[in-house]
Amino acid sequence: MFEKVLIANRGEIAIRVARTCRELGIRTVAVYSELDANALHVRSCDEAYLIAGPSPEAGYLDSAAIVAIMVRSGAQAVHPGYGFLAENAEFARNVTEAGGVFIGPLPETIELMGSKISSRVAAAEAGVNGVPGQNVPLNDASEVIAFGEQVGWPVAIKASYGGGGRGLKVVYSASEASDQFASAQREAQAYFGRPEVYVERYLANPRHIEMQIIADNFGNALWLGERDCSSQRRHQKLIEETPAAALSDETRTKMGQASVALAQRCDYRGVGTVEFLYEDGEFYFLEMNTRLQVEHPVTELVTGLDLVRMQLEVAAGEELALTQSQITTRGHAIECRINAEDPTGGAFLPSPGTISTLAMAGGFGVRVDAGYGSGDAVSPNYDNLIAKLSVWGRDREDARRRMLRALDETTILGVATTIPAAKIILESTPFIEATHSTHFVESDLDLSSITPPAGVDGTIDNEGRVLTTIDSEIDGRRFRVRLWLEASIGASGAGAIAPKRRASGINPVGDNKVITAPMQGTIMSVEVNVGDSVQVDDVICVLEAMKMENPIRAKADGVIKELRVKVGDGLGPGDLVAVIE
Ligand code: MV4
Repeated sequence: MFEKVLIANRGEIAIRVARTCRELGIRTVAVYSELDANALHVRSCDEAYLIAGPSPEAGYLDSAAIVAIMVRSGAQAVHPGYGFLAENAEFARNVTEAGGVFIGPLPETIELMGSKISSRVAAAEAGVNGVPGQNVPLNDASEVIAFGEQVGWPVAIKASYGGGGRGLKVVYSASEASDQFASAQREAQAYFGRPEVYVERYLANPRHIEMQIIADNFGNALWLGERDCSSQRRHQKLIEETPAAALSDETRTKMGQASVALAQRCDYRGVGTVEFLYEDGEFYFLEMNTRLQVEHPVTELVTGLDLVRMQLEVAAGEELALTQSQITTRGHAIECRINAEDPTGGAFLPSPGTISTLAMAGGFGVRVDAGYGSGDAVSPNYDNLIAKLSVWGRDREDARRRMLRALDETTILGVATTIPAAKIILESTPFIEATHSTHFVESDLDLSSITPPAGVDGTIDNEGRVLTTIDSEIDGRRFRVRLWLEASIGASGAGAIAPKRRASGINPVGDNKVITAPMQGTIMSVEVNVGDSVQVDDVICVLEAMKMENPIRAKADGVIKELRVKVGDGLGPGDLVAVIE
């Protein structure tokens, strides 16, 4: 086994990996950006090395700098976590060429699975059905029309090098083919630097079910059960569970065997996930993720297996100690991702800031993987996952109720979180009855009832009152009361902490001729010029935010008087986009 491992990541996953290393007696090496000098992952590792960079995320993407730290620290292996360089074949190669072990598959496998088209070909060769579609790039929109006429509408155009829904366009009829083809190509080029797109039949109401696999260097591969990740919005998973409700053992076994066949076909090494769409009792290969997934804890909770430990063992050249018949599962597990996002009104706007209080749930059957502690800041430069809350239960209903209890028990103050949305999902009829599909959060649930978080003690309202929590005792019974107190009373009488003004008032409100960015993002395209006439709902520009293209539209008729954006500009919420006269 390795004596020292470099963890090329940050946040909860770096801490997750460090924990298993600690249990195995492996020394851990953290890397950090200047912004992360005091981050929890740095505090969780035995050694830590700065990677200076032009931006806070550049360091974690700097393959050469990380390999140099591997050599300098004497680490024998690199664990990439997920995101950043985890699925970068060049990085895997650089680690190996410098004499280290990349804890993940071979670079050739990463490359094969990095293209949707080549992974579909590999799946077909392994006898695994993909979604019906083509395995070559489209040349022009007429090929989309021909495919749609042949298999029936709607069809999906996808970026071959895409992911997370970026570059995915649904075409409902021949008349939309040309616009959607152009848009898919533009997104593919903008996000992935590669314009290739291809076409598949579009499944209207699928569930997203993925299969966990692990393989060693000797051709042995195992499947470790599936996860249902259908509770998502805008391609961001919110809740994952295992086993998938109402999936027959027969289908599960077929899906597992198909996944192992694919792993063996591509000489897979380490842990991986094979994604499927599941509809009307059939499953179709979607893509393969060549990394440890965010949602791996639910698999660990029902199998009792430490996936990071198994990852380290097979990377160190050990043969898998288990055979397929020795893999058993017990009960049901659910994970909720707790993101620093404000779900008020169903919007899920990023909510970076300092976490003043982080008090996670505990108790029987509860697991917490947090990337932050009280007092830590969630930076807008990084993924806003604060923590993962996972529970085990004897069955699905037991796990669901335990999760609701654990969410109630969790207190996160200072930033808004996705917890209110998770509660609504878990209490919704489609989730309870397991009739939900990938679209149910966006199409079937009413999240408009979610109100802004009550705020942190010390928040001042418009009239200058201070939010204060008071514990009081009346007739021998304890009461906790939250009050808005006049500042003079709040500051002294109730022992409130020093008032802190919340960021607000950045949006010029009430003027629909002043167009501002609704959220942080990057300008992808600008559709108007100064002097152009526009009408209500005309697109002014397209803002890429949270991995989606968001059109920013005129809210009034008029003429563009000022235009403050150009392609590539980074905008914050409330930044001026244009003024209409
Ligand atoms: C699809 C699909 C329906 N039909 N492909 C979205 C992300 C990308 N990885 C694949 N995605 C989809 N591909 C065909 N042929 C529906 C989706 C999809 C989806 C998939 C998984 C989880 C959530 C989703 C939400 C919307 C659409």
